[in-house]
Amino acid sequence: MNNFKQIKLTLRFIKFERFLGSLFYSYQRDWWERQFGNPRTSEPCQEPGKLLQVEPTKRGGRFYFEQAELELCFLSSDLVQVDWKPGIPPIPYGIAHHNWSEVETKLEETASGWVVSSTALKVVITEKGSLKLQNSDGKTLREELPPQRQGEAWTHRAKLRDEEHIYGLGERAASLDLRRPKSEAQRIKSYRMWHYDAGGRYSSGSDPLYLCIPVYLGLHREGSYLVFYENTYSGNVNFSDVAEAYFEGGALRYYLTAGKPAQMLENYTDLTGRSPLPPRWVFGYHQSRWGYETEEAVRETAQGFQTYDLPLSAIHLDIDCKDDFRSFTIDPDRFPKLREFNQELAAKGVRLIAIVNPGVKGDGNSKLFEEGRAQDVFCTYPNGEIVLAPVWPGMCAFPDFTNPLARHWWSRQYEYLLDLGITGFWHDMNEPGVFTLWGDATLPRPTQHSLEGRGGTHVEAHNVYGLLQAQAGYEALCEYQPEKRPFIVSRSGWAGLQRYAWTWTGDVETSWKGLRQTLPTILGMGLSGIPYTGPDIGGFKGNPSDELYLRWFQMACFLTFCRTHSANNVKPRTPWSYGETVLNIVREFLRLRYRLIPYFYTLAWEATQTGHPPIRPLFWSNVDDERLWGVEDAFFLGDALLVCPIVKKGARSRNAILPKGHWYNFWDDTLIEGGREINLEAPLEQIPLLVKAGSILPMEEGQQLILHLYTTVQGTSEGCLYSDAGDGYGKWRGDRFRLGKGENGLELIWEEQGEYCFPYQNIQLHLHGFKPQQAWVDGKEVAVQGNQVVCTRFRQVRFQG
Ligand code: NBV
Repeated sequence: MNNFKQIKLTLRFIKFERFLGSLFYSYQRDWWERQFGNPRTSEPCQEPGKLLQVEPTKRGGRFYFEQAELELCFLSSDLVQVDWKPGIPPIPYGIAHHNWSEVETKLEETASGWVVSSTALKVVITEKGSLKLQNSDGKTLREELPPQRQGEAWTHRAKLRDEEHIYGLGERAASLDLRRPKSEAQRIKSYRMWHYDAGGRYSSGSDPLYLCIPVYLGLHREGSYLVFYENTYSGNVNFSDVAEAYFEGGALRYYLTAGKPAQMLENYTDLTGRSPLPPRWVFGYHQSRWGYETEEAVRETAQGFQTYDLPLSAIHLDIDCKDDFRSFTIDPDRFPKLREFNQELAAKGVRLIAIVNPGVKGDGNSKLFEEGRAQDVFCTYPNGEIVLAPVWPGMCAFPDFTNPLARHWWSRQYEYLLDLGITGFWHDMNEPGVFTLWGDATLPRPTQHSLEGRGGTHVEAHNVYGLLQAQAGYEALCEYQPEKRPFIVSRSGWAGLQRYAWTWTGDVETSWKGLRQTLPTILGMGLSGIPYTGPDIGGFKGNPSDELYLRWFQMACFLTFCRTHSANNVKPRTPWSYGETVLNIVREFLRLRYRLIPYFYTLAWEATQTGHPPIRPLFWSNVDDERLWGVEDAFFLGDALLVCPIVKKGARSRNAILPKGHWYNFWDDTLIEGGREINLEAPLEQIPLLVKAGSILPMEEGQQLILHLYTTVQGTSEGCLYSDAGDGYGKWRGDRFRLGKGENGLELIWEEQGEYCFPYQNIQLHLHGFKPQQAWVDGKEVAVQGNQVVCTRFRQVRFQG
């Protein structure tokens, strides 16, 4: 690095330039916001008034009130769109499905009001505009009060039952049940709908975070429902004896669905889209750090994984790799031969993921800025001047991702890095976050956005900024590498982000509290339609103790996104930085994770079909057991695995409430009866891991598929396996295995679908809960070793005990 650069870099780190920029910007933002004014709170608050007229429509009905208009539209038999007007209609950024097939609805007047119904749901509308959502058994799932409008703002309330639990709202540093904080620290009075850069360190109780989504799920004794507000404006949601949602502007459009959580997630992701299948390698381990300043530092890290015999799939390059922190650049001095370096890493099975920040350095030396300015793609003040705000490179302009031309222009920029062999992208600072000395650390509220040409301000566009950047990135990867599946991880987003990107939980504090917070945050995201997320293992800023790092690692091995990341001013955080004991345990967990990749991949494929998040709360398929409604320190990975991480310092055992059924202890195969609370051993080498009796867990070792058959008392179990080439859009196959009672023992049947060749050389069948004495593969007797049989492809295997 030359001296000049070094001095510049140092200056940056003493933050002088940024300090001045932030000072100037903070004043400027305040000035503009004063001109623009705040929401008009002095105006009278209006309810819809009396119902004047009702009109049937093809999918529901239209209701004219004195002060408002309501349209109810059944998109499917268990998904209703509710539209209160007036208000600027939303641009459907969150919506993926537009052509719904026909659905039969009925509109009738009854003693309790007008009723619009389908075969599955009923909505009752009263004279004053209150609404009731009922299921086909006539059970009331949700009772809404007439909405209120003040100026441009809407407030919407629904009654909550005493026992009702609430989940969702995107990424939250709260308890899983948003209504009942588990600890004082998690108490949040009102959940803000305004993406926020938590700025280096957050923990329980910080609100908002980077990725708010106005969707929540209510669960009570009569059933459960989900509501999604298609409103991107700044707002708040709070829960007391009512659920209250407030949006500063826009129409009050929302969607209601009901049923079991799995069904509701299917409906919600039918509406907002499902995650495409990611490339298979992403389920491996990712190593990251803010502070890999040179190619050599990255090489050393990759080498460390080889030396210590640890699997590794990707290394993430933070802002250190950039030239002067500028977007879509690589520092030529510190990463002089990136293309060759990528090839070198690829030979070891390691890919590089590069960070991309939205801010474009706003000076005349920046080609990107000049090009963007010429094409008019940046956000502006109401007077037409480009908004410049300080971020890493200095004063930056911000592409207006609500402008299709800007998205297209941005998409083109990825080509350069792709061409250098970068495999995926990491979108940071896209709330968007900027540096300020006080006040809101984002663009000024009056910032002008295209909003697909119809125009509007940042108050409406802020919450979709990261979502649309992810769309631009995703489209770029599809266009430039059509033979590969895109991998983008984005810090911010909104409803529908799952269509384009993964996410991570940002700068969580390095502490046991930070670790404890991770799980409710991730579970809440899954219930908000975001299936792929994970934490910075060990927390972002700070140095975790050996034990904290290890416990964090053990948990993350069962999460979809398994990545260590840390700030630039902390000690190196690799598995070998903690001594022999930790290293050996981490190695075992990483190996277990890699053996589980067929299971992760199969869950990913299921998510493309159903929208079910691989990481699920304990009540997911056990809604009748109220004891599980608030559990936030354990989770399901798919249906088969129940993971009980250790999130307390010094703990060597823990209690867990097991859902009903039978459970195998993964580590020693003991069978445990569920439906009760038990204590489980957790020496440092293990975290409690249980397998549901009745599941078939696919694992792999090299060329061998290992099917773990965990039998129920009746001797049955079932499971699937999805396989393909691991990337691209070629052939695929689905294998379904069913174990059941046959004559004199058990019988395993294999059904296959699809055209991809079976990718394993042989199969090990490992029975749990059943001791076979003899086994026949397609009628031919084979050797039984312990509880195992090794074979190749088969149609039927018989086991005799
Ligand atoms: O690019 C630096 C960091 C990054 O390491 C982290 O993961 C992001 O969440 N980034 C935030 C910006 C600076 C944070 C203080």
